[in-house]
Order: sequence, then structure tokens, then C-alpha cells
Amino acid sequence: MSDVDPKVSRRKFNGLAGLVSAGAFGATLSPWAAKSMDAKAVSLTAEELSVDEMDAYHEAGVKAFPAETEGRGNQDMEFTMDGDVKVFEISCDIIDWEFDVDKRVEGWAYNGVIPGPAIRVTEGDKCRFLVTNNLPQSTAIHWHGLIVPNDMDGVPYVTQPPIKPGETFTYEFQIREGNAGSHMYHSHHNAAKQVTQGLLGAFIVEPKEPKPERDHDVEWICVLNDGPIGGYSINGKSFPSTDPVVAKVGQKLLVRYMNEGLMIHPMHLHGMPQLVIAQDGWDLPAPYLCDTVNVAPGQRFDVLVDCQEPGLWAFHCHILSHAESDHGMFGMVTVLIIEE
Ligand SMILES: [Cu+2]
Repeated sequence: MSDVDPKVSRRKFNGLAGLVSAGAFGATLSPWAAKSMDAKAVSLTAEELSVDEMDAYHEAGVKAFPAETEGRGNQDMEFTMDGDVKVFEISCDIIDWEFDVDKRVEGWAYNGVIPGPAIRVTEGDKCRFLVTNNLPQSTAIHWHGLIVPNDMDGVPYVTQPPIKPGETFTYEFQIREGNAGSHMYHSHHNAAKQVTQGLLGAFIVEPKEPKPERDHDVEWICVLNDGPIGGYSINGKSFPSTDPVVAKVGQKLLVRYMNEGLMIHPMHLHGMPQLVIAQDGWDLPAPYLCDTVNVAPGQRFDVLVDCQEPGLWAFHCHILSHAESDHGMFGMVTVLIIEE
């Protein structure tokens, strides 16, 4: 037995049980986080928890979903026009990031959110990116998956000098025809720290001519990360603070998986298969059905889900220690809600 006082932890559990009975799916039970994440209570192992205590933790976590937290990434990045050039301003800053209710870490962020805002452009667009470094380290941005002129590739000492603290560096390139798809932008300097700390984002290139085989009603960008931001995160958040994915029966869901972490994450959807239509932005000549998409670091997969089965479908990384503990689900978990 650890240094836990059983009376103290019991009292905390009674409080938690009261919250659970009052809760309902979809309700936000923010006090749950403060109580359940009490260091002593959470330090109890499976052997020290009664069956009902363990179940109470699991139930409370699910009923807290989707919990409200401050900050959300992936919204489309704003730009201005300079003639026919789309001009994006990207600021690299240290922020306070709430990855789960009342759980905050130091994040390194593009434009104040993790993931950074999604850059969304079309094949042929001329783009300029003004990148200002307000970090205590040098940095640089690599446009992962994009075919750019060599000196725009964003690798310090290979293609450019590092962007020192306080400096602004300008990237400028035209999006090539044929380079549509799900790409990423991220730091390429001290990257094991800078990327996992939050310097990451989606870079989506829409095709000039719409592709009917990619028709969809709902799009969900799913940026996977592991490391300092909550251990295991989806779009910078840990369950129950991840966003649900919501669609109606009969709709088609496009998921854009992107792995910015250091580990592989096999993403498993309950209830319906995933049709894998593109890898790393390139359309697959023979799309294939599966229920688990193994996304390695640096990879992107686009999948279509035919939302035919109404209900609440668990959607999670299937390395189970990235998704569940003795104290319930956490990390890389969300729910696909298919409404009638
Ligand atoms: Cu995982």
C-alpha cells in the first residue's frame, strides 16, 4: 500500500459517485476532473480499488465527455491578399495550454493554439508565410508533404539559417498542381521537443478540380501527438476533453489522420469500416477497407466513413495504454456520434 489514507480517498470517491449519478452523456462535469485527478486518489492501483470504485472512475470519465477546455486548434488560418498572393502570418509563442480540464502545460504554439490553425489553400495558389519567432530557441518551419523550391524547405543549415528569437523569416512558394492532399507544417529545429511541444499543424491543399470520389459531408482533421502535451493527444486534447465527431445517418465523413508524434498510433473506429483513399496526400490507386488505420510518425491517411449505423461509436488509438488506464479512458479517445 502506498502512502494513501484510505479514509481520504474514500471520501473523495463518495463525492465522485454523487457526480456520476447526477450526470448524463454530453453533460460537462468539470468538478470531476478536479476530484478524480486528485493525486492521492489516482495513485491507487487496480488492486487497491474496489470494483465499484474502478467502475465509478470509468463512468465519470465517459460522462464528463465532451468536457470543456480553453483553446482549440485546427480552425482555418486567416490570410490577406497581396495582389494574387495569399499572405499568412505565423507567430511562434509559448502559451499555457489546457489539454484536459484543469490540466495545463507549457505549449509551444503557432498563433496561440495547438494544433496551429489549419492552412487551407488550393493547387496553384501563390502563398507567403511570415514566420515570427517569439520562442527562447531558434526555429524554422518545414512544409511536410509539399513540393517546394529547395530554399523554402525549412531545415536550418540545410536550406536556410535558423530563425533566431525575435526574427521574422519569409517563406514564399506556389502550390504545385498535383500536390493536393493532407499535409502538415511543423518545426524542423530541435524538433523532437518543438514539434511534440506543439509546433505542428495541418496544411490542406484542395484540388483545383473537385474529385467526386472524395465527396463528403463532414470533415474531421485528426492530429495525433505524444509527449509533453498531455501524454497522448488528439488535436491537442486528452479524453474526455477531445471533441466528438458528429455526423448524421447517411452522411460521409472524411477523416484526415496526421501523426506529429514520436510513436505509431493505430486508429480504430467501432461500428463501421474505414475506406482508406489516400496516403501522404497521394490518392491510392485501389482504396481499401479496414477498421484500424496504423498511422506512423510523419504519415497522413485520408479515410471515408459511410455513416450508416446510428449511435455513439468509440474511436481510439488501439495501443490501449494510449487510451485507457485503471482509472478509465484518457488520451487518444473520442466518440463518433451518428445522429438519426
Ligand atoms: Cu497511440
